[in-house]
Amino acid sequence: MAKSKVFVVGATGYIGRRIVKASLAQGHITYVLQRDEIGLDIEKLQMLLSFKKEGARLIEASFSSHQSLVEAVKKVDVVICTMSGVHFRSHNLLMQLKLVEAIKEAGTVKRFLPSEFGMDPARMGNALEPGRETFDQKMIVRKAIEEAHIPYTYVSANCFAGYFVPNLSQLERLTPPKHKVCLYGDGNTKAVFMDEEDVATYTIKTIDDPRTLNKTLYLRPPDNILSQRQLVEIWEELSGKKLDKFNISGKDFLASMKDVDYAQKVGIGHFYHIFYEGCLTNFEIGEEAEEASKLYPEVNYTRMDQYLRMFL
Ligand code: GFR
Repeated sequence: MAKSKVFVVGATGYIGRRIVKASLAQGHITYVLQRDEIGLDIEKLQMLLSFKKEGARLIEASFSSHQSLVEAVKKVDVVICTMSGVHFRSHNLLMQLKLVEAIKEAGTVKRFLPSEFGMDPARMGNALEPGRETFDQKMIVRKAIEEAHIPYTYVSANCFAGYFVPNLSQLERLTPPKHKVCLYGDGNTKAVFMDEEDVATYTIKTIDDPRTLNKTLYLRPPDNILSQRQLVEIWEELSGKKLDKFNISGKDFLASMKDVDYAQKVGIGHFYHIFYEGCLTNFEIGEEAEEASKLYPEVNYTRMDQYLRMFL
């Protein structure tokens, strides 16, 4: 079977740039959206040029021109959208509805992967305000995809390591705390942490795989199912330094939402679902879904001790 041609929308973003690399590395003809709205964003432009140098093909189009999107998606077999859903960056998830419209009209796309790559929004029907906006919008996009009968795969990538691992899952920082660490509840709730390159590798692996057609692919490799306490212990072992640990109850953690800005409120809600409710691991992956490390055992996924070595 010929390798599908891929179109990445959101290619300059945190996960999109890795998906472009993985797509090229796995031998796909890879197209990348260059939005007309790029304006004076020279870093984005230069990143796009660097993709071109590596073999990607740039397509100029605009979300304000339906026809330009239709023409773009007609060139390819698979569309991957990695538009941001993180509030302190940009939050454009509903713009994907325009992409869905274009894919519907083109009628030639064999698989669409919308911007998901986190918790499974279908399981977040009771999520807290205001963070539930992320899941509600992802569900609106899913509904549009399914109503248009567009073939899809939803990738549930759980926690991107960069936001959750080096900081030992402390909010409002990305680097390891030096002295003390706050444990959520007893610190024993299991979460799932993923190296971002591995998210991209598994995502590209799945685009031509009939086993994940119209399904959710969970990235839940066994060695990366860890509690916050285990993460802290891995770091203490690596750094050779013990941290002071204190615990915060779910109630106190939620109360901290009161005096922070919108993006932080969203973060607190999301962290609550992950570290108190255990939303990433409190369910079995059933018949109607697949798990990536089972489907693709040849991928030697990054373990979190390895990831943390970058910070020594
Ligand atoms: C690390 O510090 C923070 C991280 C912070 O101070 C505030 C918010 C974050 C979170 C974001 C919350 O919107 O980093 C990434 C993002 C969390 C997130 C995780 C969002 C959607 C998801 O589906 C998800 O799944 C694990």
